[in-house]
Amino acid sequence: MKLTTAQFKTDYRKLLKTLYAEEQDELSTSEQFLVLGNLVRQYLADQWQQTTAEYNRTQRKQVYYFSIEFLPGRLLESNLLNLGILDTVRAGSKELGLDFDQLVAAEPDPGLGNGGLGRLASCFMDSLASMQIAGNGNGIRYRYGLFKQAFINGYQVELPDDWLRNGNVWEVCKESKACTVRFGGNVYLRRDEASGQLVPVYENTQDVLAVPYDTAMLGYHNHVGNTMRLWSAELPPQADDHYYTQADKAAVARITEVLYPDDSNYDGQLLRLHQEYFFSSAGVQSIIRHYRRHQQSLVDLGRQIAIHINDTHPTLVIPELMRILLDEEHLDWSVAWRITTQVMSYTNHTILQEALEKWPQDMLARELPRIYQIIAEIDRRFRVEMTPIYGAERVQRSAPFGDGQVRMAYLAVIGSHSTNGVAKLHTELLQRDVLADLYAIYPERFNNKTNGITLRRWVQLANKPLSELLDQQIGSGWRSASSELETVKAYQNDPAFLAKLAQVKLTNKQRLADYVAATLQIKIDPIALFDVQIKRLHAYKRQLLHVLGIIDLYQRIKAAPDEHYQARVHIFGAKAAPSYYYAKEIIKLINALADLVNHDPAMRDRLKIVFLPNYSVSLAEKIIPAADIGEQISTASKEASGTSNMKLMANGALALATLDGANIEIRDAVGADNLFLFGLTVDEVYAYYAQQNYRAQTLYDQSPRIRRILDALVDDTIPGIQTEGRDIYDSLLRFNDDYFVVRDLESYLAAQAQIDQAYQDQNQWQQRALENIAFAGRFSADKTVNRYAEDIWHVHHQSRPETK
Ligand code: 26V
Repeated sequence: MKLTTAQFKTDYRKLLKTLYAEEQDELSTSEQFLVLGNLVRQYLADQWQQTTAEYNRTQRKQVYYFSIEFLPGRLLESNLLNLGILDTVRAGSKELGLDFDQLVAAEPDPGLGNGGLGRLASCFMDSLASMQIAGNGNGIRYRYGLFKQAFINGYQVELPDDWLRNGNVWEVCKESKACTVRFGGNVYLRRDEASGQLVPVYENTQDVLAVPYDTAMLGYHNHVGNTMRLWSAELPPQADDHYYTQADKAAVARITEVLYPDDSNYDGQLLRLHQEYFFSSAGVQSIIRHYRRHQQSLVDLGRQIAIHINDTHPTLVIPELMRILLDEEHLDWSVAWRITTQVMSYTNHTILQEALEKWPQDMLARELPRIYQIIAEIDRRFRVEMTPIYGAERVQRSAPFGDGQVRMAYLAVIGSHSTNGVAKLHTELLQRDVLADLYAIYPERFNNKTNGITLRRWVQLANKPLSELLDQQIGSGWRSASSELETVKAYQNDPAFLAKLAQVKLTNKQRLADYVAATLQIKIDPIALFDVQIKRLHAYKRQLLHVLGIIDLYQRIKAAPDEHYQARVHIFGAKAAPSYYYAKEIIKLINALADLVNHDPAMRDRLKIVFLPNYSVSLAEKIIPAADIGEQISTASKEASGTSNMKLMANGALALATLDGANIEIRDAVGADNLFLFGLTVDEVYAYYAQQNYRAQTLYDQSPRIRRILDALVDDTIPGIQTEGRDIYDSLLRFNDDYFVVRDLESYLAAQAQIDQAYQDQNQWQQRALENIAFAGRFSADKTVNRYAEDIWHVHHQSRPETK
């Protein structure tokens, strides 16, 4: 849009007066943010409304991305960037005497997700709009986001995240578009006298009103305003013959009160089932209602809409759409089923058994009786159709029902036309292992879609110094076509450019150092190598391996204080699920080690550990541009893809990585010389599983170095971890190290030594950083969503696409 600073200043002053009727200097920073946010919402209204109108007019095929998590991050700057008025508003704010960066920081960061899955959903929302795809988000408006993490005495404590306290400037409540979602009660089928059709009769259900809150998702410089719709649970309007109590109200509100803070374990809580059906049902109902307003017949539905199931949490959209087509639209089963499978597609995000959802059949039957009947019929028909072809055993292993449970991933594959994994290796493992039986039955349904990230947020906004340098060197085309980043390779041997790249990194490290000094009172030297690991705390991600590497360095410095060591700062960001005891012990270990190391004068400035609390999208934006090394050290096979690997790469950090998830594709893109690989391969890990011949204790017995490192956990080297040190030590030796930390330790240490070596040659290091930046465009979410659009959703973006 077009905007002058003068116009902006006038608009700001006017809105400030309308909203607050006060002088500017009476407002707090957060109030100033609200004025600016409201103004930007006015600015984007046109674009948003016109996109919606255009979709209705042209009846373009719509994609609905259903996800129980979204992590959009702060929207002020990204909306301004997309509108093309970021510089104008920054300049205008300055002239108004506002501290723009402070206003940006005053926006609450919506923590409506746990990690990778939720952030991926938001990167996709961003890319859908920028690629001019008619894409809509559908999720839950949690009253409280993921907990706010603090450390007390080194232990994680979880505080409520009251992100809506000052309101949310971006959302619009659409009360008039509310839907009713039914839970519990009894249901039976009765033949309707007049029509002769079977109709379900519901008794004693508990009805919940789903109220939508819409947020605009803007495209980059293209006048697109898509919608992310989040649902909030409320009581239905008071009926004449029935009064609600305060307790009724509280019970209903509970459904959308909090995000489950666990992304590692399936936990069969009733409330989670309610959440899942709540947003699945409300979403499908509103889609069909909207469709019905514009379209006569439903037989074309599969050509007009696509519903994407982001992990299994929204899988109930399958029986829910069947319910509507059967019970409300009176279609035959076979017609309804053909439409449903045509509409639905599913992405799997994990092969961890403990994270695969299964609901007890009796629970589903009680809570969602009609949905249960429909799933039972899906199961019955699957068996009838497939048993003659594939045999009873395979069918028993792969049907929705098994062991008294509904296996949601199986239901998702059976009820959709596409199942994808999120990296090549991950998709292969799905086909070979986790979903092998269904792959044998429906090979044509399986495909890979390697994850991607939006460079607009992760480079343009998070790393302005780098963005400006790139503009100077290769022009600004990369901002809309990320493959243009590759042209920067031409400057690989240009020492002046490499020096500028180094200077950019130093600037970002200084910025992070200032933040660390202000928040944690720890002084870190930007000259040191910044080694970063940022992701959920989980045993398979092996933050422990990183810690053992630090213990090794600490011990080496202690033993030979006069040697030369590459100065290092180890930076962690990670939340542990509140109920994940072991992960919390690792947090305590990291903090205790940080305490020891950071206060040991013998370390001087050579080793520092910084564990930044409350890892979030906005914290990631500060850390990633400052990283020299990004640790991607999961046990091979366990990390489906990873996305911080891509964000770090795009910001010129080199990966320290196992051959897992998308790391493999990153290696293929940048070449093995431009990252540091170590550790077991998937085949080696699987061979250990098959032969059951891994013994961590033997490695400990044979290697004095391993022994010295592990012993530090239990010999009081690190004060304050009596319990934790012993538990962790036991997990490795007594319980035989499920994630091969000990097995990979020496190879990890060797890779770290290579890094120290490599860092000495700064010219060469910057060349490697440059290669990483150059190839980051391959992992742009713009490309990823275009592949979904073509192969899975069969929708076409309009003009100016980034090609494959
Ligand atoms: C999510 C949730 C959300 C709330 C309800 C309970 C629950 C249980 C499990 C999960 C699964 C989270 C899976 C996840 O985040 N997977 C990550 O997905 C990323 C995007 O595809 C991928 O890069 C990571 O490798 C994968 O760990």
